[in-house]
Amino acid sequence: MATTDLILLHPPTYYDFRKRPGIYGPISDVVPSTPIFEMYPIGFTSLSEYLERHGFKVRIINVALKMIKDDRFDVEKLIRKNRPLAYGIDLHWMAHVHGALALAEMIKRFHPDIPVILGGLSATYYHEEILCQYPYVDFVMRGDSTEKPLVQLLKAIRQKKGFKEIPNLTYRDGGNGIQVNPITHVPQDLNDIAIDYRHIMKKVVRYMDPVGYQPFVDWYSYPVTAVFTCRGCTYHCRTCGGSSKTFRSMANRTKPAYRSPHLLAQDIFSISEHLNAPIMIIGDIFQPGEAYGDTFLREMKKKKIDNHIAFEFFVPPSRDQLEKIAGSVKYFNIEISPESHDEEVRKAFGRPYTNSPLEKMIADAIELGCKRIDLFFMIGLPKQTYQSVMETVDYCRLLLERFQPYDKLIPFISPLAPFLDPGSTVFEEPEKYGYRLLYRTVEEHRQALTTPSWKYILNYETEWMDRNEIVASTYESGRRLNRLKTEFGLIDRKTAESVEMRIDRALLMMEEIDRIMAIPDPAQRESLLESMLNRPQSLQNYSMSTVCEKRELEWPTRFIRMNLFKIIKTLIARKKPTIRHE
Ligand code: B12
Ligand code: SF4
Repeated sequence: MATTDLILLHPPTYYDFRKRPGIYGPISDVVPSTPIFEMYPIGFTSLSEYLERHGFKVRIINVALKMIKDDRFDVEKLIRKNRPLAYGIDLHWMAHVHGALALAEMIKRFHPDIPVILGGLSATYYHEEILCQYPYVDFVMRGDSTEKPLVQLLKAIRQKKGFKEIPNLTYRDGGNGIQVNPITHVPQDLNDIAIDYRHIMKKVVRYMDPVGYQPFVDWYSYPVTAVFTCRGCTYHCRTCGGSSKTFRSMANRTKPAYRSPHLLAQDIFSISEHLNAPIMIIGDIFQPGEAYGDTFLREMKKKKIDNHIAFEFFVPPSRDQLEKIAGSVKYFNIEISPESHDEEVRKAFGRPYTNSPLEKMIADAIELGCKRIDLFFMIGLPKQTYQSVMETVDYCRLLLERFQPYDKLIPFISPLAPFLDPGSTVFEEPEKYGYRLLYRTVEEHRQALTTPSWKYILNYETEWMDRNEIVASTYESGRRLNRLKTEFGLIDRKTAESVEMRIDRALLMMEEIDRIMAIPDPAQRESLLESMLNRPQSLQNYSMSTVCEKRELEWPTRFIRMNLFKIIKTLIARKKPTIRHE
């Protein structure tokens, strides 16, 4: 087997979750991952493709997923036996801070001479603090686009050269302290990178490691994929660590980088040839302007495909826009996040629309044959009270009543958790927005992840809800929404009962934890927690699908989900990915 230059590791959130799982709660109920957040950043795919194109051998290993799937999977053994030129670890989502640092420490323990590189949005935000405090991290590669600088870094490591000229890099410079090179690599488009699933298929075969490349636990039975319109955003939602303002200050990005609409359509066609599952378009196709959306939809019209396509909208699209979608895509679905029914709360969060265009969009989309509309509401927002959260569920009832008999309007509600995004406007100025930040530093967040339940992990409270109320309103609204969905036939009774039962069990566990946490003697506290959290199936029972069933998120899929004939053909062929050549 070829020697590997770079091994990219995706960590679990809390490294020791197999030894002592906490009650992570419904923090991941509305994403495909478990609360261990085993999904690796999509950027691993573009990094791997780009580096391989530039002569480096790259392997992705989803450590989190391997740990979830196999209780006896030996992470230390994996690290000990692999000696690449460098290791890369993502600290994209702050939730991975404990796991990412644990892996970094382990690498250095076994291989003091192998460089450890961290990257991703959270690593970017905390670059100096990470290098100052954790000696086992050698480099932080900053910014939202690290493909090119990473090639430069690997070349410098291989040739034992200096790092002064490498853009976006923070590094430890011998006796000279921490060096911070400016973020000057900020590409203005996404046309010379590729999120190419064919590339991943080939690497799965090269390393004979389907689990190492698997994005989340159930992916092989539900192989949903995503294509990207952009990096960055034009909006400025106050709690978002990916807003226009945050990207400007953190990643030196003044406007989003878009993928050409032609290439975006090609990305979809390429997936469609291999997989019969839904494809999600990340980023609103009308964000870059009407012309972008129109060009993309014209491209899509050229080739009718049977995959369900999910469109994400930041503001409700007009009837005209929906008509264009309906005329170009056979099966279209919609995802939109109004966050709250309360227009004041939504405005304070930063979403610039009222309920009237939202409801008009729903009516139009149903009329135009939209297969499914997912509405996402959130808990922990500025100006949002416990009562307001309950009223969001009441609003969902009004919508479900109004749009009957359409039974594919699916509301979801979940907490802003586990962390308020570092670098978001609210994180930077919590008091101004009515927030109280409980943890600010890397170490505080790392320690928070060792606490026994998501209530103690949460890094914020608001003027309108403390952590107790955030937790209570989450479970209560989840329960009410679950009942509503049953009443309107959106879920079957069996699913509803199991969700209800999990909510009850989780609430009991949370109460028990609170009682234990109030015990003054640390040794007694620790031993009680230990025996309580180590119950069999703890992760499954108390932290998975707690306020809704994971399967509720699934868009329709054809029975045969993979085109194996085409996949084998791709594995043999030498086809180039869809990129603009430099
Ligand atoms: C798409 C998206 C998702 C997708 C994930 C797709 C994927 N697999 O990447 C879904 C919907 C599943 C998702 C889930 C979550 N998300 Co999200 N997501 C986004 C969104 C909208 C776009 C991300 C993006 O543009 N990525 C593109 C670029 C920036 O990243 P990338 O290509 O993957 O990676 C590049 C760089 O980051 C860097 N890099 C990354 N890792 C590494 C590692 C190394 C070694 C190096 C060198 C470089 C490097 O190089 C890559 C290539 O250039 C952002 C908001 C935004 N506008 O950015 C939020 C955002 C990233 N998500 C966020 C959060 C909080 C979450 C969740 C934790 C929410 C939750 N509680 O469920 C989960 C985590 C899921 C998991 N890991 O299992 C926060 C993160 C804040 C923070 N700093 O922690 C953001 C900023 C905003 C938000 N609140 O939604 N998310
Ligand atoms: S939450 Fe708002 S700011 Fe963040 S990516 Fe979505 S639309 Fe952009």
